[in-house]
Amino acid sequence: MTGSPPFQPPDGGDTEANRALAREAQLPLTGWQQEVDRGLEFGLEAADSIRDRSIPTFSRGELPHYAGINTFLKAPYLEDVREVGNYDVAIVGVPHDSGTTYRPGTRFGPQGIRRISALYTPYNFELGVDLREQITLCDVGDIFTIPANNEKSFDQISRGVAHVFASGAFPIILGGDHSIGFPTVRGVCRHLGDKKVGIIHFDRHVDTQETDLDERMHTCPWFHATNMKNAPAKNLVQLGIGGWQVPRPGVKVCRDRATNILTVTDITEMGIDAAVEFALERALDGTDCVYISFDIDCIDAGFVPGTGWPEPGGLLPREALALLGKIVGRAPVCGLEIVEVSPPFDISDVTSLMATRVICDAMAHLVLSGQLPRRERPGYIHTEPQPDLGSDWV
Ligand SMILES: [Mn+2]
Repeated sequence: MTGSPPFQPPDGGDTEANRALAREAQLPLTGWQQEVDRGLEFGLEAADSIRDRSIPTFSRGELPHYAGINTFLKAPYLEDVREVGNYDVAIVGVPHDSGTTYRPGTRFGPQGIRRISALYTPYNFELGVDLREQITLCDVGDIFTIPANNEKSFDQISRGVAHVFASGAFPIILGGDHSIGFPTVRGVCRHLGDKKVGIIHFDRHVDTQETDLDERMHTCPWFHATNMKNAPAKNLVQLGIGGWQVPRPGVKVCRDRATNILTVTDITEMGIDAAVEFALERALDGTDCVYISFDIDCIDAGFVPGTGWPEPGGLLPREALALLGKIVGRAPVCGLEIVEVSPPFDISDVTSLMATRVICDAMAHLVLSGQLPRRERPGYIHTEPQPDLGSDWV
């Protein structure tokens, strides 16, 4: 990079690119400098032949992207989870795939996402956000799930999510199959008091049947989540549903409970902005916050081969990212999960990379909308847990 002339914008036109170039100049480099200083202190100064003296001997930060120990975006690993409330955002892995009804492997989702996330810088050009400069992020590692036992795993997941949520750190959950959608929302609901949450669910599948193969599998989270008094079914929005893998018992539940569904054709014909209005109007009707559950299979299977139930005909990545960004930018979001990434079926990490993109874009829009960093604790977080969630089967 040294020796190149100062950059001259080609013209002053009002393009996204020109706006991005201008915004980058406004971002600080404080976090970067701190990372360099820490690297030199803990990782020792480099060999004499290295001209760039910001490089340490032992890799201790973002660079090189192929090196290092993988947490999400190489964020600090928080061994003592009692300190999670000191961070704006906490990454929580949920390596659980015992709720899978076809091909397994999403127990490796958190690892796959963390590994490819090393490819990313914390800066996004068009959005003009540098996460390293604007928020504090930690990775609390994984919930201790119990293989072959959904119910025990659900109890662990709810307990872990409740802990992070109540701390005030924004929870970002790396699944895991979609059965975790019920215990994650249950963890949130335990600390909502009398407040309510709307769920915005990106998926090809409805995931609303009561049981599947006689258990609460990954086809079932929203039946059980919307049984809780804090998560009404009328505030469940389901985006991208369709195809040949939507079980009819689940469809009946959607009809009976009047959930809010848009197909891929609905979204493309009404346009992204109208779909965003549809989602926000319904998810926020009488609620205090929104939980985002993003099943990677809402995106066309050609882009995300590494998933448990691939279904062609889904959203294009840029449609899904635009929907997500606009929703996150306008709703009071209380948490986000990304599910159904199955690295054993992935090709060149492309599915894990898409999940990384979803998470990073969501964080950027939380920053741009002023939701992060949190200047004060959101009013919907109720410190004391409530045992009664208003459902028999909770
Ligand atoms: Mn799905």
